[in-house]
Amino acid sequence: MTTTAHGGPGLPQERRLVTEIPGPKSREMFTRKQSAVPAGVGTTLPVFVTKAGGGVLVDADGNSLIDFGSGIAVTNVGNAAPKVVERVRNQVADFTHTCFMITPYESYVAVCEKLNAITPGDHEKRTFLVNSGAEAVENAVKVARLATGRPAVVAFDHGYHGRTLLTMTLTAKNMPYKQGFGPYAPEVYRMPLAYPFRWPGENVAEEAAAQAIDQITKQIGAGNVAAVIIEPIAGEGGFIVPAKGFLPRIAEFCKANGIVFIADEIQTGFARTGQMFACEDEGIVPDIITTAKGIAGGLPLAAVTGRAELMDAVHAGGLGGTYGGNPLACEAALGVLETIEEEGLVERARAIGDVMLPRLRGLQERFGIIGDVRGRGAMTAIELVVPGTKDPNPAAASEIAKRCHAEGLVVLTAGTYGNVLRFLPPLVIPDHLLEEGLTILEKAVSEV
Ligand code: PLZ
Repeated sequence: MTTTAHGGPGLPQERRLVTEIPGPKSREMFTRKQSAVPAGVGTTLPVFVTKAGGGVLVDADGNSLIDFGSGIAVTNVGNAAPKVVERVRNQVADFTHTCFMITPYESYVAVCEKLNAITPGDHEKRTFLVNSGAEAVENAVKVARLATGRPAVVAFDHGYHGRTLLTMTLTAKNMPYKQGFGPYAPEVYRMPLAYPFRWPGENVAEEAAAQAIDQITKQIGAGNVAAVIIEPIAGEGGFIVPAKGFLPRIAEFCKANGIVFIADEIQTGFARTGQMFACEDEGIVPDIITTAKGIAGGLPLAAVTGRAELMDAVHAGGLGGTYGGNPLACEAALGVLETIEEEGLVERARAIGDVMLPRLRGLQERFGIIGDVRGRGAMTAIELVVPGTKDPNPAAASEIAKRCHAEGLVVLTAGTYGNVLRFLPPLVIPDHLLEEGLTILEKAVSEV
């Protein structure tokens, strides 16, 4: 790997603190941010990034931080990954936009072909491209409603699907996503999720699925439901891995009742969980799958992939958007898919989980503040509680995050109760940074 003045994997793969965090230059820019950007756009860690790559983010003051966030599960292949840079650089010099609906280009089609091939199920599929996860979810619901002629959409407790009107409505958590932004979109219903750590009964999957199915049947009527949408691992909701058996039972119910099963793999997709898509874990074949984030290494791109007969039900001109499948983003996606394959990143995600989960479980044994350790592959989390209880402990989560940040480790919080710390390192992070990050986390947990 050649070292350049730019970011990418050639950056020194080291944690390096040369100022306090955030340093003076970042603090100055943060003051400008506060006057120029509304407070509604939050900041997890106010260091201003100048370069990134491999497992590090470099800031304006010259600090090099260990990245356990990947920009929320986006830079799975690492920032400025060489294949992505090369393709985008060539594309930007050739043409930047035509609008695929006006005069098309090959890379859009190539991305759709690839997604049709790699998403679960060997049935015939179609894919179209949009700009963000929320836009993908909106469009998946549009397709499902048109194809079924039904109005209702079912989402789950702890679900997150976006910030637009419909996707905010599908999102479970009120604060900060919904509070004051109503009225919400109609015909959205919410069902219980098989959340192993917090489900009151013993047979989590069976009980939660039975309740969900019973409520759908009684309250909505299965024949009125266009789609059920679910994240195979709830992301923003706190990395909740539904109890085994829950997803297959819901998928089976959908199939029996002509309901479109939409898997929202926006956070779980593209090797993150140690499989290309998290649905593969229980052999789920969704009717429609929404993807974004990890798809294009940070360029704005999202996709809706579904059964050909559903997708082709939509009339000509019914789907689209000015920028959807922008040529730069499509080239980036092709670079991402090549990188995942060539660098064995599916296996690498599994190996990251094999390092992280045992160390996190070891921490749980030592500290009563950790109520639960969970996740798959490079998507892991700890849930913080008041020791000896299951009471959520959001104060501990934010205090640990603060201490990690001060030591140059980027971690993110999550969870319906704000009491989850989640870990999403780039899949190309070197082992020594992974271990060093875990050591910083251990120290922070021990001090809170
Ligand atoms: N579906 C499963 O995780 C985005 C949200 C960050 P967009 N999650 C990060 C924030 O606070 O806004 C997400 C997701 C799942 C949909 C989305 C929405 O994707 O690209 O942010 O619109």
